[in-house]
Amino acid sequence: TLSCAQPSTAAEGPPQTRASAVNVPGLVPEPVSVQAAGGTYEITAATRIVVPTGDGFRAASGLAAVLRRSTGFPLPIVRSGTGIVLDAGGGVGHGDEGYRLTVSTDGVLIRADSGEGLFRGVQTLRQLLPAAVESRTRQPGPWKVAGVEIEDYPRFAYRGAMLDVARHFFDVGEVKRYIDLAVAYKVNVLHLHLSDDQGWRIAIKSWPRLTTVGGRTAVDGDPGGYYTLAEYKDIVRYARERYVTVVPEIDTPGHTNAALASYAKLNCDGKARKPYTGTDVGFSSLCTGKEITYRFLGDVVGELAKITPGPYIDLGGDEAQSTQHADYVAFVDRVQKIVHRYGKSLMGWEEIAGAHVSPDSVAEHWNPVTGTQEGTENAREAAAKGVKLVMAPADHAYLDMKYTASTPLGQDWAGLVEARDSYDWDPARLITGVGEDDVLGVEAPIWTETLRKPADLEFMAYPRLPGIAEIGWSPASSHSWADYRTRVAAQGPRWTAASVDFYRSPQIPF
Ligand code: TNX
Repeated sequence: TLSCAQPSTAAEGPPQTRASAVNVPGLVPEPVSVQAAGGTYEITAATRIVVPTGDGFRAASGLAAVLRRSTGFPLPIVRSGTGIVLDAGGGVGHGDEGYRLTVSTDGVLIRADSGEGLFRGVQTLRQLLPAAVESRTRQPGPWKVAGVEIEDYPRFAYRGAMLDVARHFFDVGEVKRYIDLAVAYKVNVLHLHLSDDQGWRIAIKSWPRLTTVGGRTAVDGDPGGYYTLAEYKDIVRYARERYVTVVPEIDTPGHTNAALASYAKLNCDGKARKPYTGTDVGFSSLCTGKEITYRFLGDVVGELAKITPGPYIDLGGDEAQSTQHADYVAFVDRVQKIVHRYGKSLMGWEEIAGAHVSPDSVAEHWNPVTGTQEGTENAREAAAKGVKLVMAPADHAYLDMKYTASTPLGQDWAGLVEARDSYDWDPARLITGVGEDDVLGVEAPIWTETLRKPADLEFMAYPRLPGIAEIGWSPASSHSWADYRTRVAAQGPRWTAASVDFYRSPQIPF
């Protein structure tokens, strides 16, 4: 479903406004249409979650998990009756991720054509409830939902969060929490940056030193780490239960010092590199002329493809300043074939557009809009080759950029990115020659050179990640900073309830 974006209802006409929805709390992302209706529904100790078809089970258990811990109610999941009904019976016509949500005095009804649509609808329902519903402990209530009628489906198929676990390592529990917080905003891709100069984070059976040597280091000599096969599978399963696709990235041919330190034979001179714990980029390269390089990547991609149900294997391709351009092109051409051999499509940073990329490949635009022309050219070239783009321009979408000059964490090479900067852009209007149909979606990368612990990630991601998620989900016609800032303000008490240490941007009336 990730590769075929268009909702079936795109031709229904312009989205309606929510002018009459005065008593409906601020929602992020803004749905296609919100109409206030009469009445109020109250969740009580007697409420049941009703799933008439098997396809609704993941959405139901996700909802039950949130509601049970904060309300303390049993909320059994049953096959028939009234209450909160999650019906994947179809006939809605809003595509795989679309849904219709109706709240009346009698109950809540979410209808969709698939379990995935129900899961997205459940995220909206969470935001219709009081903020305390996000608490990890039992709260007093009451748990009332205002009457409403919502029609909704995404603008783009791909709405990603990229997490760099190479510069600093984040364990399985920490990754799960990052997923949990992001799915509330209808994020549906977790892109894991699993290797870089400073560390290799995924066990590869046929190349064990990648983790025993390459996995040991991190930026500034901080502790390393890596995922065992079982742990990676656990992340994939956890994501899948939440309709999130994992895109694993092994960065190549640059950003490879950890691999080059693990195996001497991967280096052109046959000498192992020293482990690296600094933060420079562009100095390492796999030996593109050596056959062993492609045997190595064949093994890595083969093992990864086996445990990755999603359609993409990401082989990086960024900042290959230590690789000659002709060698780079030949390298990307060859690794694209390797990825195809294992039944997957190649994803990479936008520089891969310079190679002979096939239309199933996906390029991620990351260069800032302001500054060098190079990124813009890469993105345009990708579009011209029929390669779809994931838009993650650093000056809007990078969650590791400082908000202001005094933000204690983060970097500023792409400029300062306040809440408004992260929200105020349109992926289909950023670059001439890259239009709506060229865009697969958006992504918010978080690079972790300066970020060591989950609280660091959360401070940088909130409130910016929900803004990127809204750009990927909501109709372009509803885009409005003035409206968004009040809706995102309503998320503040939710983050407080979930113990998220977010940045209280003065631009947002928290
Ligand atoms: C650029 S963006 C990089 C990363 C850094 C990041 C820091 C990209 C494709 N490469 O290696 O971590 O900047 O903001």
